[in-house]
Amino acid sequence: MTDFNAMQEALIGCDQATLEKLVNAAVADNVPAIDILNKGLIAGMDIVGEKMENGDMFIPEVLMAAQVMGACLEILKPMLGDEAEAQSANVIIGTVKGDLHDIGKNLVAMMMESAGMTVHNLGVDIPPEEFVAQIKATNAKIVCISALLTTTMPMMKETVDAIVESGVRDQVKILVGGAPVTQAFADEIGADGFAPDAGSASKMAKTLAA
Ligand code: B1M
Repeated sequence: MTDFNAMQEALIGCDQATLEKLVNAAVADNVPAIDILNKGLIAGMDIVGEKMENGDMFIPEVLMAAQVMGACLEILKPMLGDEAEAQSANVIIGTVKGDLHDIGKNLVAMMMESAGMTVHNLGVDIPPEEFVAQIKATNAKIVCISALLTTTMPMMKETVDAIVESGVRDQVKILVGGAPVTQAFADEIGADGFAPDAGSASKMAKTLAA
């Protein structure tokens, strides 16, 4: 039986070799990739977050855990795809200025790529003017904006405002997400959509692109 607790412990301990071994073993046992992701990796990262909040883990350790999770996501990447029909939506995605969190954003990008979309992953700490420049450069139809901090949520509004002011708002649909983001916030800042997780973000992007 798959030991999701062992995966969580390996992630919390930043033990990449053990976690990779456990993930590969689960894959070989035909455990669905989505279960490995949710019950092993994301559940482990939630504990990391709690430990960080309580002062039981510090930034360098959290960063290492994030790197270990990133490496294991690469193992799961080919299996996380939505086998439904491929769509060729042109998407840009980035984390807002002031925010360095990228695991969830990369997961969203991964799910969209697996669903056949062309994804331009801009990275983290992306200022509003860069989102605008990339919309113009890539002719993207969907812009995905991620924020993980309550303090960077206002930057999402600034990004949406910059897109409106630059005159390209009509060319794109705007999708927002990240742990502190809600549907109400998305409505308030004038986004077209909100998704609570990577799977629904990919589905929402397809709907918005249609
Ligand atoms: Co940060 N951090 N962090 N951190 N960190 C959180 C977010 C926090 C909740 C931890 C805590 O205190 N419990 C807290 C935020 C509190 C708040 O604002 N409410 C916090 C804090 C405070 C900070 C610092 C300020 C700490 C400090 O310096 N004192 C600092 C800020 C740095 C900055 O960004 N300027 C900081 C730094 C860091 C690290 C750099 C060390 C590291 C990030 C490394 C990296 O990303 N490469 C880090 C990490 C790893 C976390 C936690 C532990 C894990 C985040 C994560 O990757 N989760 C996090 C606590 C937690 O979430 N439990 C925490 C796993 C990931 C798969 O989930 O990102 O939520 P998530 O993505 C989900 C959904 O949100 C959604 O789909 C994803 C998958 O289903 N989603 C979208 C995400 N983007 C989407 C976009 C969409 C749609 C859905 O459409 C566009």
